[in-house]
Amino acid sequence: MSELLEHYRRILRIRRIEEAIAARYSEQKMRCPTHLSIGQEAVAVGVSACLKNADKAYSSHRAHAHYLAKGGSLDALISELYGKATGCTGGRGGSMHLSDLSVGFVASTAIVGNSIPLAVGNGLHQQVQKLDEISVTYFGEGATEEGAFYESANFAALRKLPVLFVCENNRYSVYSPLSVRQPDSRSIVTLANSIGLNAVEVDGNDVEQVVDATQSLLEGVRSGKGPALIECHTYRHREHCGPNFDDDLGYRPSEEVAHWISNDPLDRAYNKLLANGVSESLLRAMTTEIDSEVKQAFDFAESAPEPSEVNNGDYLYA
Ligand SMILES: Cc1ncc(C[n+]2csc(CCOP(=O)(O)OP(=O)(O)O)c2C)c(N)n1
Ligand SMILES: [Mg+2]
Repeated sequence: MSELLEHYRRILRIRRIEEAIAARYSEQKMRCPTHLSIGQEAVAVGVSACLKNADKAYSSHRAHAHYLAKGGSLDALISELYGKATGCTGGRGGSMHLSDLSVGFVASTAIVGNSIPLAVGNGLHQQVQKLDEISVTYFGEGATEEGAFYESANFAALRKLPVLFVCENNRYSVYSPLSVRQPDSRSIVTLANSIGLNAVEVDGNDVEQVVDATQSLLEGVRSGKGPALIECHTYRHREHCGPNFDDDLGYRPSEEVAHWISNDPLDRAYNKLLANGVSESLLRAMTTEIDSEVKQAFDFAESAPEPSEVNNGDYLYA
């Protein structure tokens, strides 16, 4: 149970951080578009449990969970949302442009599909340099409709690159369900297998399933057998972009929403821990401790310095 307890703590931490972001968003101090992973946290936590610090992660517009799970700094994340100099990209990037090489989190990018060729390029570097590390790319199922996915997957398979593709299938690209974007009969896993990736699908709201599948795929990836893909079925609880719930708009069937809310990854881990004898008071204490850490991170970001005009030109190339 101790492993599940640690996964639970990490899921809970990301949940409480993003709930705090949502609660404070209307204060207008975080002036960047923000895509929350509430409901999808078990993917980042499960995959990251199988990664080393030296492994390199790449992510998308929905990046907070991936960054935090890879070991990213909470102070640096919240500062980045506030546009402060102490942000992980110096306050220049905001929510969608996180980067922190100290924890192997290379980049997140707002362009859908963009993280995939970056990770594959780094996989080639790792292979050529014979580095004992791999690259991971997180993307939504929407990115599998883009040319960049096919080209990158093909090249990674051809060269047997050490890359793990992590597809978070939350069924929607903004307001468009999968049914209006991909043929019914086609599965992402079958597609990926046919390109040459070792692909499996899992219940992405069951953190233990994500860990087990990732572990077994990574044995092949790390031993030179080539790239793999894990498709994680999951669901976002809130609007595509922003802190609110938007199910009043009616683009998601209410039975579907209810089904996924009742399969929430945090609740599932919580219930399993209780069923296995972990005490409620221990889990409550965990929440209290996390909430105090989260409050401190917001205080830190609020009082942190603004980026200086002096180095405005840094990192710009002409
Ligand atoms: C190339 C490109 N096309 C369109 C957009 C606008 N856009 C931003 S997020 C998004 C939805 C992506 O859906 P998915 O990949 O499934 O990720 P999710 O938001 O569900 O996590 C779109 C269309 C973009 N940022 N980049
Ligand atoms: Mg999606």
